[in-house]
Amino acid sequence: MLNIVLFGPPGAGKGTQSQKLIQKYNLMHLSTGDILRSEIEKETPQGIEAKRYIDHGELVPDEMVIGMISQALDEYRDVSGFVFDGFPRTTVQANRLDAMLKDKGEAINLMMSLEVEYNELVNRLVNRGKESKRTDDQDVSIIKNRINIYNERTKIVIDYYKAQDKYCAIKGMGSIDEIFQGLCDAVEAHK
Ligand code: B4P
Repeated sequence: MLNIVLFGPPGAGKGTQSQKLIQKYNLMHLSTGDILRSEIEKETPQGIEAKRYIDHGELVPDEMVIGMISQALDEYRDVSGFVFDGFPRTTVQANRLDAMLKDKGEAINLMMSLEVEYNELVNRLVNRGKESKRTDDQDVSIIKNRINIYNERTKIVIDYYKAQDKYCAIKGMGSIDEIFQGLCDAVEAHK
């Protein structure tokens, strides 16, 4: 199996590039953001709770997203690998992901982190907010809070994968195709 963590701050292009990676390498896309938004839309108890955090740009509790990923890993058994998009976002989540994969005789092959400048992140999310209904993209102060939380609580996850020699920084500025080429080069080097 090929298991990839696609990492980076909000607006780095994780969702965008995940779509291209799953097509090229025939992988299953697991985005905790997408799963949470689907729960919110269906107004499930989990969705109602998650909305309280997402609307303020906060991370939802670890146990909630870990449970969602665990369920998805059990559901999709016959796949050739996963792109984990937006998960893990804390070291607790990273530890639990390793444990869940180990139970299945699997592991993360590579963690690729998209690097994008602060102002570009804010611009991309403000622009998406004009077209989409995403509540967390509507307000600049919420967008900035999400980026601050990334810097304070999520960025440290890089060290977790560095220690395992699985971390790879990828230039996340430029055209979507140029960035994708950088990702593919890293995947090919680690396959
Ligand atoms: P996510 O859904 O993961 O949202 P995101 O970080 O904003 O990134 P996304 O993938 O959507 O954006 P992308 O960079 O592709 O999370 C949403 C919220 O859910 C979090 O804030 C948190 O509350 C919660 N959550 C999710 N996972 C969690 C977890 N594990 N633990 C706790 N809480 C969790 O793209 C952004 C925009 O840029 C798009 O409009 C795109 O078109 C554009 N873009 C992409 N590439 C570009 C390029 N090269 N040039 C110009 N624009 C580009």
